Amino acid sequence: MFGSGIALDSAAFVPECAARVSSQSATSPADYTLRIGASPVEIAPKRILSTITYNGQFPGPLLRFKEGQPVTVEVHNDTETAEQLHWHGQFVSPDVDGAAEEGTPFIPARGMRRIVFTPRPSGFRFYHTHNRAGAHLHAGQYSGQVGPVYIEPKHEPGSYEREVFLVLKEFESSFSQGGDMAMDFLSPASEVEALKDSGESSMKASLAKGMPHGYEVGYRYFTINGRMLGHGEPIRVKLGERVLFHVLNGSATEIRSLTLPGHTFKVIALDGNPVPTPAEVPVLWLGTAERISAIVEMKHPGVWVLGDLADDDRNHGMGIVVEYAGRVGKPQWITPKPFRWSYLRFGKSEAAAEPDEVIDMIFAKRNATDRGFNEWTVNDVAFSMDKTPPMVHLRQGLRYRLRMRNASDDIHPIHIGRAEGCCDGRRISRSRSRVHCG
Ligand SMILES: [Cu+2]
Repeated sequence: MFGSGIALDSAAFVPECAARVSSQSATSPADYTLRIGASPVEIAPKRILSTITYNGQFPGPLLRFKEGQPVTVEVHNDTETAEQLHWHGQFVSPDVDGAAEEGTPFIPARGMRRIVFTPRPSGFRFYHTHNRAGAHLHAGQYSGQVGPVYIEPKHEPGSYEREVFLVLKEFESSFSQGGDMAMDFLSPASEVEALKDSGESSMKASLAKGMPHGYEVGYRYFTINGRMLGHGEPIRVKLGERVLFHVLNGSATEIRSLTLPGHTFKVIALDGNPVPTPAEVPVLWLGTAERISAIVEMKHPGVWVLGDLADDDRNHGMGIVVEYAGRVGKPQWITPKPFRWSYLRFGKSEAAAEPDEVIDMIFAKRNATDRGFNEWTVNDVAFSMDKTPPMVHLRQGLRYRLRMRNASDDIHPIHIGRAEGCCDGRRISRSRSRVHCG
């Protein structure tokens, strides 16, 4: 018996599952085994990185679960650091969810944890380390600890011929002071002047006091499914085929875009959850940890680069070749026309029901205040796990609207951990943003 290492999802105790769970002894083979350990990753011929991976590969193996069917997963930690493996986007109990702040036991260094849980909800999820990297650029999410999860629904919609999973990830990070990320793609384009003024005046005041710009993280190599553009197997397609792409932005810090010249993406799910209004777009944008499931109808034969809009990132690897049957030649790239990304496109057309309460949140940045690192605040408080008291008190069954305003000069994804809602990794711009949970 693996003693206290066993944790059962509460859902595993419902009567129809009980027999199955109790017959699972710790000596019977697990349904899945994951090994966390240092391994080489060949991102291009003779360009080999060393990082921490799952099962010696990047990305980690695709885990296909069935919604509502309990699974046993053994996680071995072959490193010298205690680890947390987090099941991003699933509703599982805190014992197995993989977040130390919720009380999940660590997978000890050179140790193992065997967990049982019932995968749900269906859709495209992922697993990754939940160790905080802080200033360690080889630790936590800067490593190769990212793998896709697909939870098969009880009834698969099935308007496509084939699925392709893509994991976007940068490697070899370093600090710089300054550097900007693309931000002009978000809709609405209008900024709220008062927010812009407050952000800019605090930045100016900081620089006037002689502070440098806070550290930003940059990367040397960019990969899709662990290969730099041109160095992996192409995605081979046929004319008329409908391919369902499941795209995961596995970055620690970056926002990514993706386009395929001559084609459009019909977005059917965001973060694994079906959207109320599937819609076709020429470009995808994904915040950190965000996922998009989109169908591409292959109707423009050729050899194409499916890649990031940022020339620099694409030229350093962020892309993958799409090759039609019978076509040869150099992969072609065409920069698309400017396009504004808006989540509203995929929403319901009628107005959301009025909330019982509105919670206002202002996001801001304190430049370089933490030993050269920026501090981020919500309503003027920089979060600390040990010190910050709960700031929002919720009552069960009430309906809340979070009204988020961003006064900083970066766009922010936000993730509501373990909420029964849809607010998993939406970006907010420096403008009035509404996030609709429901
Ligand atoms: Cu996560």
